[in-house]
Amino acid sequence: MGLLRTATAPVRAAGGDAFRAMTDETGRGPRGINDEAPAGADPYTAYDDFTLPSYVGLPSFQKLPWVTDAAALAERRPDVAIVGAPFDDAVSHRPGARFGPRAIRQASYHAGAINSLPLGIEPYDWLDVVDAGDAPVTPMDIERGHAVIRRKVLDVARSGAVPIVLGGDHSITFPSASAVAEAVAPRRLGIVHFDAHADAANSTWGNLRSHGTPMRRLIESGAVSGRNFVQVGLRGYWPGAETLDWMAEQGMRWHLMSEIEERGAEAVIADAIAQALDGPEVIYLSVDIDVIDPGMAPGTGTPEPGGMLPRELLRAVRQVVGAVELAAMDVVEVAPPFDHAEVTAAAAHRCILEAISALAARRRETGASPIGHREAVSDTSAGG
Ligand SMILES: [Mn+2]
Repeated sequence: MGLLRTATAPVRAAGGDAFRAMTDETGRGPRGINDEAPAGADPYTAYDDFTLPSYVGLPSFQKLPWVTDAAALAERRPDVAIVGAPFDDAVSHRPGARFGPRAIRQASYHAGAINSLPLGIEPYDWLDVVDAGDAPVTPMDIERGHAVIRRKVLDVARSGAVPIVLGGDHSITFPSASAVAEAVAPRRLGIVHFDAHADAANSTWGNLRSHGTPMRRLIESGAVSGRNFVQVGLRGYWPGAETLDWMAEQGMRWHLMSEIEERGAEAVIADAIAQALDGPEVIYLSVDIDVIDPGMAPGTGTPEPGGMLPRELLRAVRQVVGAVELAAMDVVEVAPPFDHAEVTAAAAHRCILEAISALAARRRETGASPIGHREAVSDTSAGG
């Protein structure tokens, strides 16, 4: 392969378009930023929404089709569906994560087909991925917000899709993982949870639904057993001994950041996977972006110095999703008002691409056939 052009996209020899590549030799229309529309195509319609630049058109995740209606999801049965949970009424400190889903969706310069270099796969060749839109959250009502997030995630999970939920503060993991536990029953759910914080307090200033308490609610409610709730990346100065004692009583397992420093992330995460799957069949992966060092992910509500590198977290997501049956995932606590140069939103976005790519690689490993390159994706029948 040449350094400046691909073998399937030769440069025209002459004419006004001498430095533009032609449609590839298979005759396919454009499916990415390096494919030109067919000769003679009307420039107005030459590129569909999927292949237009990421900053043009509908801001769905990766320009994937919006399929927001529960009945349309049930009919289509996508493999993966992005869900927004734009909710931050339950934060204890800096707010802003309600803007997380928008920021994560737009933190991409890619349009059209994408190719995972570490996994060697074009994920949209193997998986039907859609954007199911946002839960219809309104502010100033935690119970209502959690209720609509739970219903939205349940609609997606019941369609057979793997929900990938964009937070939102971490309180949304309580309704989200509860919905997933309900959808996968009677199979049992384990949780692998990346975070600087345990989020297993009983209450925050008396509120049981804060972003410091969702893990306790999930265990108390029976959605997941404590011994299959495994945390990675904890550090800093919280929680106190009383909460840690409660966690130990539940059989929760946690891996401090200092253990990653000593043993390396890969070995620690291998243990976390085994512990989460010690009984359950499927995994919910919850990624609080504050597990990354705030120097590299400043846009978050409760930054805690001394965290993981983005490259460690991206590798960890590939490791987890490559090793388990993933029931759902969330990426939470991206607070764009505190972000700089979109670095936090970009890290969150890439966590999701890593998960989608690892899911695609697992599909390929089963011997399944590719679903083919995504063509026109404007799904006007799917509604809002
Ligand atoms: Mn958290």
